[in-house]
Amino acid sequence: MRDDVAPRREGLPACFRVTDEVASALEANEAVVALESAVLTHGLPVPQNIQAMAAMERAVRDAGAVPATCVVRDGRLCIGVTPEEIEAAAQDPGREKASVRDLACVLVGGGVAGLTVSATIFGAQIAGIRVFATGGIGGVHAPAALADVSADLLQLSRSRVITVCSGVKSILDIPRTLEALETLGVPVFGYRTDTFAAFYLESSGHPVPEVRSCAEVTRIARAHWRVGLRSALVIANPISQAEAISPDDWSQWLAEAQDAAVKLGIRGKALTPYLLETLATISRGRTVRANLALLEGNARLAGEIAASLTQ
Ligand code: PSU
Ligand code: MN
Repeated sequence: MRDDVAPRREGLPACFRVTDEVASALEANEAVVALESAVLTHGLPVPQNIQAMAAMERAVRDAGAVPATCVVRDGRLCIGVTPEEIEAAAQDPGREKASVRDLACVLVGGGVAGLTVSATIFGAQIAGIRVFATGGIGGVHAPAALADVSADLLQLSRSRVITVCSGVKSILDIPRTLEALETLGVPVFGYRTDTFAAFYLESSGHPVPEVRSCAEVTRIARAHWRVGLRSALVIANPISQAEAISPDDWSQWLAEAQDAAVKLGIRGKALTPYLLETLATISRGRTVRANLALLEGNARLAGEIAASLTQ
């Protein structure tokens, strides 16, 4: 690899487990894309979650790259897992969701954990993987009073990994999240668009600089890291027009789901899963279908960027 950080296998901490396929690809300077697994364990219902991971891995391969889905199991941070391990993680009754701060706990616990963006890009950087795909990154939650800011943001400022996403999770405050990324010095680009993607919606309307090709992403990322900066770069890739949800439908569905949550007194950790589940019901599956489409699209683009990075 021509970047300043060479892929590593030897000298990796003992708690890392890298599959032979991923390790050989990295050693041979072939394209590799890291994938998160919190979307598998906590983001989508069974069986759509398993289908989503399979579709993402396939899209990465179709683009000429090797997928490296990252999961914690048996006390190891696994970089690359088998389809059987994906199914097992999706259905494990004791599965946890781990960000960077939870990593040590779940490693010691010995069980299964789906990794968020923060934990995945941390592991990817150590393993020497330079490209990562997800649906939406974590960020700043809408009600300011919650003061809920995802660990993803700080970790993006610490991991040299190109992060392909369709913006931030659907229920977050987009302008506040973009301000936080600016404060942290994390560059954000729109892929073939000059506005920031808005998960299920095509655009948030917030302006971002546009990149036109994978080669351009690669040039900018190399310059960013060669000059000595140590952060991720966020590439916001909008959902395809065909699968995008109209802003009117979305605001109506979200208001309905939020009303229901308030009436039932649902708060804290239970709020996001409740909202997503209710939105899926109200929209008769449209939100889940859109989620699968954007995950697959991001995996494909990440694969193409990873292939371009090997040139
Ligand atoms: N986007 C989604 N669903 C998800 C996530 C993102 O549409 O489940 C996951 C990602 O793994 C992301 C994490 O890193 O949620 C952020 O969680 P938190 O806000 O608790 O940091
Ligand atoms: Mn949070």
